[in-house]
Amino acid sequence: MKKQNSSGRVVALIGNPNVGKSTIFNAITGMHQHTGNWPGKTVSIAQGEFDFNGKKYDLIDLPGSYSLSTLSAEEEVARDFIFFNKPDVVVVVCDATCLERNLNITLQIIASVKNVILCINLMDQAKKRGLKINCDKLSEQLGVCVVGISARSKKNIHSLLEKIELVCQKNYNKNAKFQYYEPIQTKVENLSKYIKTKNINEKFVALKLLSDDKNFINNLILNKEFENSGSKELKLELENCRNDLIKKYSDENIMRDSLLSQFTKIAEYISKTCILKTNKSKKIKCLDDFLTNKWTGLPSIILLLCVVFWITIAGANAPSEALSGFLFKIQDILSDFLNFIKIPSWIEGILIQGMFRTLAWVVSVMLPPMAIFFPIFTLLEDFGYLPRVAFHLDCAFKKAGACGKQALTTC
Ligand SMILES: Nc1nc2c(ncn2[C@@H]2O[C@H](COP(=O)(O)OP(=O)(O)OP(=O)(O)O)[C@@H](O)[C@H]2O)c(=O)[nH]1
Ligand SMILES: [Mg+2]
Repeated sequence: MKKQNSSGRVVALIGNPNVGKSTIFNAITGMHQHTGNWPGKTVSIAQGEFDFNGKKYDLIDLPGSYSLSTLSAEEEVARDFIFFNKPDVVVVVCDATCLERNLNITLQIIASVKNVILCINLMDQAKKRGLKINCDKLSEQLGVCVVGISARSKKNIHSLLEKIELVCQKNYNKNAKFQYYEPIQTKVENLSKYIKTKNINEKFVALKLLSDDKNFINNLILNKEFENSGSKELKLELENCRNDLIKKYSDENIMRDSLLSQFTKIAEYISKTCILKTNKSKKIKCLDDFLTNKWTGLPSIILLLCVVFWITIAGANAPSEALSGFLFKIQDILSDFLNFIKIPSWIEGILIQGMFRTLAWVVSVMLPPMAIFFPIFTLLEDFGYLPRVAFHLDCAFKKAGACGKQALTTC
């Protein structure tokens, strides 16, 4: 999609998979993008429109991405859109319950393009887990607008729209506030002076050059974003900076690790200062550790499954009997009625002994266990137990060519 075809300002939603991008898209545009509780649902660009305070905007829902470098086809679509289609506002969506993990791609986007808003979704879930996120402090540290929302209940969507309007008006974010760790920051600053780009931050490109991220750099060159990639001065300065860093770190591999872990370290620091973990969240963490532990996790899954099956089977007996008694009484009444109006016996056989009787058996045998089993599983999913089961069983399921998420179907 080219920006010229659009009717208003272009706002792109990007972030890790399954953080609620499409839910936000639907809440704002009133459209019905596919949403669900597993990653990778949106696989191509979806576009919608909305009006806010009399102005028109185009909203773009991008596929979920974990990275800006080594990419799947969908991730490439998302990255290329924010880098080369130059949306007016980039809204990075994060999951409030695992903000630190989500901050990695967030920091990379903030470091590479302008006009970013950080939208922290699933604030309702974070509250339930006893996590308190200080959005003002986050905004101060990152240098971008931050807004906490709950897209499913549309809470704070209005604030998000206000921030979008603000960023559109004032080019709110000039540069990211955070810096890389020394000695990398100094080298990045030196090298960036030799870099000419159209849209992407020179310091970010400098970091990628130092990390020797060929995939990333080649993509910039291919899209004519990196204007002086062949410059001799640049190559010389890059060589010097790399040699200096190797000397400082005393080993090339250590230097590379340090370059690659910049965003992880910054994310760690920011989460420590901006996320308050209450006692409740600490208790949930203990339970989490117990359920995902190598030794306690699997036995607890087996035990819980046995309990669920026992409740299902034992609990279904009485309603099954009552239901079959009721349906077979109806069968007798229907049969008597058909005999009374002198329907040929072969028609009565097909309708009552064949169709109705089979249906009655199926309903009385299947309905009660399903009515018990699925609500219990829904509850377990709501408590977040099923994702932990999926995590545990993933390895074993992969050996059979499936994945851990198929545990529910298998049950
Ligand atoms: N509790 C809660 N759930 C939410 C909220 N926002 C989204 N969800 C749920 O999170 C799940 C993922 O939402 P999606 O909108 O499909 O996520 P996505 O980021 O588009 O995912 P991909 O397209 O796979 O990258 C869905 O089950 C949503 O109902 C929220 O504010 N609170
Ligand atoms: Mg989606």
